[in-house]
Amino acid sequence: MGLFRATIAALRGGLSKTRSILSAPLANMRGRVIDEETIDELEHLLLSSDVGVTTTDSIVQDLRDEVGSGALKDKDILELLRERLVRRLEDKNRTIAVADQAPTAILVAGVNGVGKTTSVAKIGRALKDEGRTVLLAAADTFRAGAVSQLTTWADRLGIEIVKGAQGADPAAVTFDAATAAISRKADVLLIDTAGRLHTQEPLMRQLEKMQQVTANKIEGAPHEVLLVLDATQGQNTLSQAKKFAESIHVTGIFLSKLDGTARGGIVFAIEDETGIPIKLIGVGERPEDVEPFDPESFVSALIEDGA
Ligand SMILES: Nc1nc2c(ncn2[C@@H]2O[C@H](COP(=O)(O)OP(=O)(O)O)[C@@H](O)[C@H]2O)c(=O)[nH]1
Ligand SMILES: [Mg+2]
Repeated sequence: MGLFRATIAALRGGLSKTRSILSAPLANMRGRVIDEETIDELEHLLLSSDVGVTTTDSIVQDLRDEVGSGALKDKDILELLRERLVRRLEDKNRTIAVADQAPTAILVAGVNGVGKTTSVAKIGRALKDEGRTVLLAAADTFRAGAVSQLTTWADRLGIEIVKGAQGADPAAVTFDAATAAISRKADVLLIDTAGRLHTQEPLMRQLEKMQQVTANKIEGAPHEVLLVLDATQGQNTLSQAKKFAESIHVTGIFLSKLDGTARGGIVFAIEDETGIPIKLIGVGERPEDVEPFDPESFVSALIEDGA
């Protein structure tokens, strides 16, 4: 699915907080000879922006080797860093899977308040913009107001919705929605779920059941299981991702609220630690504040010349 295009302007805006902690130290390093001291500074900077030990070590180790061999003479530190960061993020399938035969079912999961419902609205809007018919399933029957929150989005965006009463079995709502997606010939079914802690066994089993119901009803479904992680939660996102992945087959990460944190470097730690590809990123509260995660654009927006 060629799910929407990366718009560098929005990405720049969304990453301004992270860029602001990187830009002054990087500008300061620029033009200097890349030596041990510069590399030490870079190491500190990467670690302090949550890039994580794995990516940081890999990058600075390589640089230290290259300094020794003289290979970094006349190199620009910003260009070098951009190139190495992009390299760390390559080799992953970041496309949103689309079924050969409609409907494509996308299940959205995560802990409370991370932005699941907002992200469902964002994806729904983007797909509708591409001319696809979308059906939303309001399967968060747990939290009061959750169904009406998604209904408000559905009305605003002109997208159909299947809902359950508060307290209804989310698997039953999922079943109804999958049935409706087939009979109404929707292209994509987007399933919003209740927030759950990865430590809550019964709720994790409920999620497995929703996955199973979708699979029973629609061939090959769910085609995507997107885990929403809140970038402002920093290192906590790592344990969430690992635990969810133990229960359900997470196919991609929707990293929300990148605009709200200076620690955008967490994307590297997430991919290093979980191996799950980040597919989409949220850079604001409006439905249009979503971007496909594209390593080149991301790193370019993070590290700018003249910053
Ligand atoms: N700044 C910012 N806020 C977001 C983003 N995504 C969601 N939110 C906000 O996070 C809060 C919780 O979102 P919600 O979708 O209800 O989370 P849920 O409980 O996981 O469904 C709301 O106030 C959203 O507007 C984002 O990408 N950036
Ligand atoms: Mg919600």
